[in-house]
Amino acid sequence: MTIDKQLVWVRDPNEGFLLARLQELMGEEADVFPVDNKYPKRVVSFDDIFPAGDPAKDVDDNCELMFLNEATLLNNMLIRYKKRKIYTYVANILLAVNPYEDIPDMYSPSTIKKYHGRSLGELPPHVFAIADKAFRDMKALKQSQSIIVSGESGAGKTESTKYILKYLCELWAKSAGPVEQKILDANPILEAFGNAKTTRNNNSSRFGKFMEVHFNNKYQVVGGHISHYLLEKSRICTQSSEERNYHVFYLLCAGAPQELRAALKITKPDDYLYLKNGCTQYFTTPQSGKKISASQMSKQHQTKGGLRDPILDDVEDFQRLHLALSRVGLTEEEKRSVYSVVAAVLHLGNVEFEEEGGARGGCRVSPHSEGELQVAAGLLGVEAGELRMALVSRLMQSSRGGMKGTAIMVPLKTYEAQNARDALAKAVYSRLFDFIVHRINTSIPFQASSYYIGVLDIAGFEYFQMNSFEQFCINYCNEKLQQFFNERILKNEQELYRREGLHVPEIRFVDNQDCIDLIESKNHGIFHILDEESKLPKPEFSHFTHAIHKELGANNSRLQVPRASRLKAHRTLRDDEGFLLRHFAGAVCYNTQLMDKLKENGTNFVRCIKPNSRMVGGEIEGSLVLTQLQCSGTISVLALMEHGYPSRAPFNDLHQMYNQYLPPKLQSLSPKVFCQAIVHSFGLSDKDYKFGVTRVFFRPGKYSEFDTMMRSDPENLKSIVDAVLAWLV
Ligand code: AD9
Ligand code: MG
Repeated sequence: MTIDKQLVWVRDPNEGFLLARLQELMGEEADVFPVDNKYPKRVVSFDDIFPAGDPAKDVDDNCELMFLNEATLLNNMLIRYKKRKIYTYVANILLAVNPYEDIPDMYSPSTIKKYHGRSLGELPPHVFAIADKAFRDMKALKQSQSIIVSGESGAGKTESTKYILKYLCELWAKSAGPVEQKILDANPILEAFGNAKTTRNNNSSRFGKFMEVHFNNKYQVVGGHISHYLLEKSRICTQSSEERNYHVFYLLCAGAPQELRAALKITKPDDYLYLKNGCTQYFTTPQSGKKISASQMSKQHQTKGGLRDPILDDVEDFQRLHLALSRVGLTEEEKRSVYSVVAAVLHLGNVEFEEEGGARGGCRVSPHSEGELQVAAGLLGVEAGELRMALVSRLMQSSRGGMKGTAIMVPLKTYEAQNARDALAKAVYSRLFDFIVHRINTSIPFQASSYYIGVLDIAGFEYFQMNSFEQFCINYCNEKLQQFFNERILKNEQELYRREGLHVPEIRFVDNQDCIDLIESKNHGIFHILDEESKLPKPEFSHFTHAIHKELGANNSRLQVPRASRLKAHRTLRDDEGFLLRHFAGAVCYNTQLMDKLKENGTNFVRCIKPNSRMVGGEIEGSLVLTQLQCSGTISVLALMEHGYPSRAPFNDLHQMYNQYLPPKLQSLSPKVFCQAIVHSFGLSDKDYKFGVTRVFFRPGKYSEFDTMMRSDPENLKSIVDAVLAWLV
């Protein structure tokens, strides 16, 4: 059948979607001509064709689009990004595309002021508007709030988190200056110790954090608290090529004053095993964002990789760190201890072992690294002899008839001693990180608080060539967050529509409960099996993997044995050494103290999007953005929004909020009649709202229109009152 040449979007593997004209419909498919004639005519399944609307028009809230589907959402985001409009709403959810460049005035004090107290949707979408909504919801609902910032590595989570905290602190901290300064001071410290250069982000956070700003019952900032999760420990000992260890190691090597480096016996990064197996581009620390000339960097600090990136200043970053540590209350002596521990980790990493020979079959510290052992022990404040013993042997306690027997030292083989050394380095560094977060927390003044706003910045799904326990934990955490998102936005929403009798068609989404059960189930979950394995006298990878397949493998659609081709890519993995878990975002080989908090709070979502993999401004790749929108569950939300009523207000609340503006005659109406009267009189079309059993529901954007009108213009209000009186008659 030949049809009118309607404009449509058709799915394309490279671009995401292409604009095309429908030519002919054939059964389940259609012939289409892409508008850009560099693409040939093609046949596309109906499932991959979407109505286009006006492809040149962009809107602040995707729900305002004439056709709400993944293609129009993507197009809206792409054209906005090209106009440097990086923020877009899907109803109350903020989508934030990383601009990779500073946008003038975007986060200035005047912009902060502008967003103060304004309903979502009154001004262009902004991360400040979400912060303000959280604050207003906290006041109106008398409930703590969470802002969940998610997205893949480099999408802009940490930067967004910083802007949210800046907004909350600058606007409401007038009476509590020191608190907000401490909360903001925490960032350079956390980033120095917990961030590193990776292939995906030069300043990648390798830990998750939940930062709380606390308010008293007058809604003034009275305190703050930071919780941290899942510091990536493997990075302390090894990094992939083109990646670095934690920033602080390089700050110390390149940025610390000569006297301190001499005391710590620190030289250049190339001299340390824990630094030299990764990236040679040692001096890339984009934290300060300031440019300095290469000549400003002392020649002696330059190593084989040289100074390749002009956006760095390890000297200045060290000074910033030093100052921030003082500001959170560390004395000169304590700071010296912190640097000593960091340096000790580097020296420890240089301790090498060699076979001792003889009947015992053990190993000893190689003579050439004896000096490093001495320095490490000195910096850690332990006896060199004890440290040596701890590295080359382990203590075994025999037991007889339930009684503890004699303790004997069992010599370790070379590779076992290397593992012991790395385990010690990781334990020391991660304890140091705990200590630093603890000190930041104790430095933040804290008075009795009534509510808080917590901002969650946690690594998104990770999928590397080799995925270890750390990726497993991060991905598990993301499954939980995705489930929470599904529950808050999709499940609960639909249940509410049902309860309130709204007759909104059911939206299907991928429920990931089965994947979570697979991981955490008490008797058969992966965590349980791992726990059991670790209790065995000699735990083994292959035994653990067999147990996973045996207990969970049969007929489980989420779990697979990796295919041979995949195993080949992993060279070291044998088919008894791996399993493949289907996460909701795709198949990936490989602290719950938080979920409870989130469940108690009101929630606000910021979904960060990475525009391109080259980490540059002004470039946006359709298919990359689309994948992120799909993985974050945003596409499922669209379907819900297409039929749903995302803003709602209980009759009682509306009655209380607005009756002060109205004459006594109207104030005495029952809440439901009151609401019916003003909503009708406001002139909304009956497609824009629905009355439920206890509350009124609005289509996207309509509630804020209504709220703005009710509050702002006395003339409007007068005409609404007249209309209400007429409606009542
Ligand atoms: V990771 O999971 O910690 O690896 P994030 O946190 O999602 O990642 P991050 O916030 O660190 O990404 O952003 C990466 C880089 O993008 C930053 O270092 C900035 O150079 C850049 N960025 C991010 N957001 C903005 C912004 N709003 N304005 C300008 C930005 N640049
Ligand atoms: Mg980050």
